[in-house]
This record gives sequence, C-alpha cells and structure tokens, in this order.
Amino acid sequence: MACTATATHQAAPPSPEEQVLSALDDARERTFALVAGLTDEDLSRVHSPIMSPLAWDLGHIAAYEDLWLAHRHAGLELLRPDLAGVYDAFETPRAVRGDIEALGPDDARAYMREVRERAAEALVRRGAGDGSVCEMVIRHELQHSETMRQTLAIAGLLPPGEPSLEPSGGADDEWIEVPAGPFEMGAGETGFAYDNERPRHTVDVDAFQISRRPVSNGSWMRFSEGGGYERREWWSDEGWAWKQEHDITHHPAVAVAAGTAGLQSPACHVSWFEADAFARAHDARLPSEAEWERAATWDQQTLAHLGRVWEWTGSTFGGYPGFVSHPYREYSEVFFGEDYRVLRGGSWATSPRVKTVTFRNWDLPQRRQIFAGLRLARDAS
Ligand code: AVJ
Ligand code: FE
Repeated sequence: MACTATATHQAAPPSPEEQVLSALDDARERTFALVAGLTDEDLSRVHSPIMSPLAWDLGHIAAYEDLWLAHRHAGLELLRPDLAGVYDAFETPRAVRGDIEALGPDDARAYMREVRERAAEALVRRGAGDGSVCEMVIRHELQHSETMRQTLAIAGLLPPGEPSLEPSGGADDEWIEVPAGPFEMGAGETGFAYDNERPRHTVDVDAFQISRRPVSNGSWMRFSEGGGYERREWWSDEGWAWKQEHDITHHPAVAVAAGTAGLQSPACHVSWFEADAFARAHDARLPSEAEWERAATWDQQTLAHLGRVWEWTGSTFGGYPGFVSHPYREYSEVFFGEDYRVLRGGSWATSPRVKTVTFRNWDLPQRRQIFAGLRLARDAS
C-alpha cells in the first residue's frame, strides 16, 4: 500500500555536528551506566597493579576530550590545565595512578559533564571539520569503557545485565582452507581509521588453514588436564620462564567459565604465552595478522563467532610499510617493536563502532586482563 506523504514538516537530517554529539552522548551513557552502581571506594581503589583506578579512567576520558575537541579542534583554552599531566597516560602511567592527586569520583563526573558541555558548544560553533578528531574522541571513550570493563571483571564488579559471553555452539576443531593469494591489507584512504591501520598495502599470503571457531573452554580444559602447563616442548622460552616465575599451573578464569558459561564458550582471559602453547600442543600456530585479516575479509568463507573474544595473532605490533603517525605518536608508534603482540576482531565488550576488520589491538604477551582468546591456524596441508 502506498503511503501518501502528508507530513510536510519533515525533520531535517541530523547535521554532522549533531551526529557527533549524539555518538558522544551514547558513549557517555555507556560509561556512566558502568559505574552507576559502584561506591566511591570501588571507584578509587587500585583493583590491579596493571589497571587504573576507575575514577582515573573517568577523568582521563574528560581530559582527552578537552584536549582534542575543545582545545586542539575548537581552539578553546583547556578547562583544567592543572589536570593535563595527571591524566596524560604517559606522564602518569598506570602503575602510579593510585598514588597521585587525581579527582575523586564525583569531581571526575562533574569534570566530564563540564568538558562535554563546553566541547558541544564549541563543536556546534566551529563545525565537525572532516570529522576525524571527533571520531577519535568518540572511539577513545568507547575504548576506555572496555578497559574499565576489564578492571570491573578483575574486581568482580561487572554490572549485571552485561552482554557477556554466551555459549557458542559448534565444535572448535573445524578448519577453513584459505587459498594463497594477494589481498589488500589495512584501511583505505577514506573514512576514519587509526594511523596503524594505514596505508593499505598488498600482502601475498601462502595458502593456510584457520579454525572456523575460537578455541572453547572445553578444549582449554582438555589441554590443561592433558599436561598443557607441564610439557616444556609446547612452550616458548619466554612463555615457560613467565609460567615458572609466576607458578602458573592452570587457567583459573577458564576453569570457572567452563563451569558457568559453558564448555562451548570461547576461552577468554588467555595470555599470548598460553595461546601460543595451546596452539603448539595442537600442531598448529597462531595466525599471522595478515592471515587473520585475509580470512576475515575473504568473501568465500566466514569466521564464526567473530567479535566475541579478541584473538591473539602471532604478529608483533609494527607499522605497515609507509606508516605515518597521526595525529599523535603516543597512540600507536611508541608501542611498535618486539614487545607487544597484536589482537584482532574485538570482544563482547568492544563497541561495534570500534571493532572494524582492520582494527589492531595490542598488549604484552603475559597479559590476561583482556577479553582475549585465540583461533588456530596452520599451513595448508
Ligand atoms: C588500543 C586498547 C591498546 O588502551 O592502550 C586508549 C587504546 N589509547 N587510550 C590502550 C587507547 C589511548 C589502547 N589500546
Ligand atoms: Fe586513553
């Protein structure tokens, strides 16, 4: 049935500035919902030496928005120049964030609201520009909401009703054959992407196999019970040293999850060292980043359960050929080198706006706070 247009006063489509503001508001809703049920003590405590107090994340989100949107983009003075150092991730690394004079929880929330109000006005006055600074600020808050979820998970404080990891269904030992061939890796020239995703470049990958589903809790339990943490030959030198030094004999979080979330759910909170050992124990390896992206963008086949847990790759974090840091070296370039390993795909806690197929996450190989598991790969038979 045709619907004759009777409404003559149709609302104008939202302007770019309105779209930015509404995305910023959505991100803020997510952030505030996460901390709504927490006490000041929960927000101020250091729950883990590798994580910031949650109140620091809050102040840092505001300081970043003030710096990039209000100051650098719209030309305003910083609202609180005195806080710039406190909330700079490099001047104040995670390890000392419990000791410094940062804002308390209520003041941090007030600072967030004040920055937002000023930034919003400035944005409407100055326009969104090409949108890239705005998008960076939106995604920054969304990325921190995942970081905060990691802290909350460690503290056992994740709010109820979170999406979380549901049982997946399907065996995790099914392989997909990906043929050899060149493909275009990385983000194209248009649209938003982080500097480390560019430039797009052609990569030739050999034929390989990749598992259709991420490794499950059930498989992890079999690995563990089958001597996974005792068989020296399955571990890298570095991984074995880490395991011995910290007396790691099993995976507590996976054991709990196997009982509660189910044997079929993807194993989560796995470190790179463990993922690497698991793969070797199964005559497999971690996919390289290029293999992962080829498999994820290849239209003939699909990777199942993508985006439920981050997937460790075998690759260290580096710049693509022709890399240019933008808009600041500290986003990615300072992490390039042999130390950090790349994760791909995104987790249940990652905003859909962040988890694009070219997005690169990274962390140290011993870290277990990330919502990370693995998908196996091996050379083509
Ligand atoms: C891309 C998740 C590794 O948390 O260090 C947040 C994202 N950068 N604030 C991080 C980020 C600046 C980054 N990761
Ligand atoms: Fe940050």
